[in-house]
Order: sequence, then structure tokens, then C-alpha cells
Amino acid sequence: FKGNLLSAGIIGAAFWRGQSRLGVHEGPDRIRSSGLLERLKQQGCAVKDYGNLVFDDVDESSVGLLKSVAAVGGANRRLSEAMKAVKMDGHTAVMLGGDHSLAIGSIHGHSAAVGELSVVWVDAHADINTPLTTYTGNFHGQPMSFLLHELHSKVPVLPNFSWVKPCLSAKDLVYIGLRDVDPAEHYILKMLGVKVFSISEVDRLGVARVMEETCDYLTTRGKKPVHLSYDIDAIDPSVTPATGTPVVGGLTYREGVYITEHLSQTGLLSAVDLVEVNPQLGKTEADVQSTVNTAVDLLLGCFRRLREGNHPTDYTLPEP
Ligand code: 6HN
Ligand code: MN
Ligand code: MN
Ligand code: MN
Repeated sequence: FKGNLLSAGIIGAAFWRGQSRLGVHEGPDRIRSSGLLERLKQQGCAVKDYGNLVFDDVDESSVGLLKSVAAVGGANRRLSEAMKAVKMDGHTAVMLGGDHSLAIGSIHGHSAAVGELSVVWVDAHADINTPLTTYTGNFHGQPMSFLLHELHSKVPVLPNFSWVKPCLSAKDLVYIGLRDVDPAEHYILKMLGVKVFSISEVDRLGVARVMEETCDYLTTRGKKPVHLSYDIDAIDPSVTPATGTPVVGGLTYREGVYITEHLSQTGLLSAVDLVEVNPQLGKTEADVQSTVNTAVDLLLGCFRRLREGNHPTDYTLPEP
């Protein structure tokens, strides 16, 4: 338990044009209003809320199949700058989405501030389509293709994307929870030899061994700051139904939280994305609350919360 001087720098990114379903822009405020900041402070974490980013009203036009290209590029550019500033201020950065296309700006800005990163991507999906392999045209299924050095030559230059420079090596990436991977994505993962703990590996090994192996794998080449990109749809839709692309057979609540607890205890966690919470997609208010409360618990886990309980390091029992 290294130090108790964690501080969270929170950025809201109420952006949804990386996919087509209305409501995911409500994620940041809904997660805040469920008590995230108060509960982080209660557990001894300093908190600075940078508010929600203001995005330019750029045109929403498509390039072929690709939806809202310039909007996605522009929003991510702004997010990248904000993320870099939060890291320069010395915080553990928290990016509340919004859809998962925002990982482009989040990881790019994080890397611009601290250099080489490890990325742990927890998701039902690999989000590694290129703009030429996507069949939905949604950028939330493509962010990883813009970030990897190895895919640079496979990604065309698009309007408002010329600022994006790949910043991640395939060997510094681990996926956890995959269970809905497109054929082209599967090909890319195999071609690049990316480390993947699909939901089948979670079944086979158990989440504790998956996390041990994840950390061992990432740290064999040195201890780089870790960026955790957490898509709420990694968790089973019975727990987190309010999301745009739910897939049956996901992580349990307990497995999901364990991942955050384990990474937090390494002391290497430097930034977290929590994306794809869509409050408009719950069938009932209870569905929405279950989704949002789980998102909050995942974030608390990222800031050293332990389910066994915690106490301040200087705690002393009152004398009678
Ligand atoms: N997400 N592979 C599909 C696509 O559209 O490329 C689904 C992507 C889902 C993205 O959940 O962040
Ligand atoms: Mn997903
Ligand atoms: Mn470990
Ligand atoms: Mn995703």
C-alpha cells in the first residue's frame, strides 16, 4: 500500500458521435451525480473536477461509411490536450465518456504527457477495426487502429485526424473480456500477436490468474505507466444493461471490480477511461442505476478501494 496521496483529475467527455445511439453523452453527469467525487474523497483521495469538455460544433458528414469523421477527430484532439494537461498537473486522470472513440484522444494525450504506456483494454469488443475494415462505420469500434504503431500504414488520413500520431506498441497492450470480435479484428490481433484474455481465458484461468499474468506480461519490459480503458459493456448485461452494444456472457460484477483492485494495487495506474454508459438505454430506472453504480464502483476500485475494507495509515484507536 504505497502512500495515501492519490489524486484524481476528472474530465467529462460528453461525446457520442463515435456511434449512433442517443444518450451516451449523459454518462459523465450521471456518473458524477451518483456520488463519484464524494466517495473518492471519503476514501482519502484528493479530487479535481475539470468539468465537461466543450466541443466545437463541427459538421457531421460521413466519408463513405465512416460516420461524423471530422467531429470525432476534432473532439479527440480537444480531449488529448485536456488529458495531457491533467497528467502535467500530477493527477491520476479519469476520463468519463462518452463513447469509446474517445480512447484515441485519451491515450494519445496521456502518452504525450508521460511517454511510453501500457494499455489494459477491458471490453466485450476489441475496437481495433481500421477505417477500411469497419462494417458499421462507427469510430467507437476503431480507436485502437489509430493508436498502434504497427497499424499506422493501414490507416488512411481523415479530416481532423492529421494530429493523431500512433503512440502504442502492440506488445504493450492487453485485452480482457473479449467475446464479440469481428473477423478483420481477429486477424489483426493474431497478426500482431496481441495478448488477449478473452472471456474464455477468464473462465479457464480465473480473474486472479488473468490479472497476475497481465501484470507479469506488461512489466517484463519495464514498468510503464498503465492506462486502463474500461468499456462498461465488458460486464455482463444483467448487471450493466444501459449500454449501446451489450453482449451476453460478460464479466461478473466481482470479476469486473477485481480487475480495478488489482491494477490499483500495482501503483502503476496512471489514467482510466470509463466509457459507454448510456442512461437512455436502460429499460427501467433500476437498470440505469445498476449500470451507473457499477461504473462508480469500478472507478473507486481504481483508487485503492478494497472490498475487505480500508483505513487511513495514521489511524489510531481512541483511548478510553
Ligand atoms: N464499443 N465491432 C463493432 C464495430 O462497430 O466495429 C462493435 C464495436 C463496439 C465498440 O463497444 O466500444
Ligand atoms: Mn464494447
Ligand atoms: Mn500483479
Ligand atoms: Mn469499447
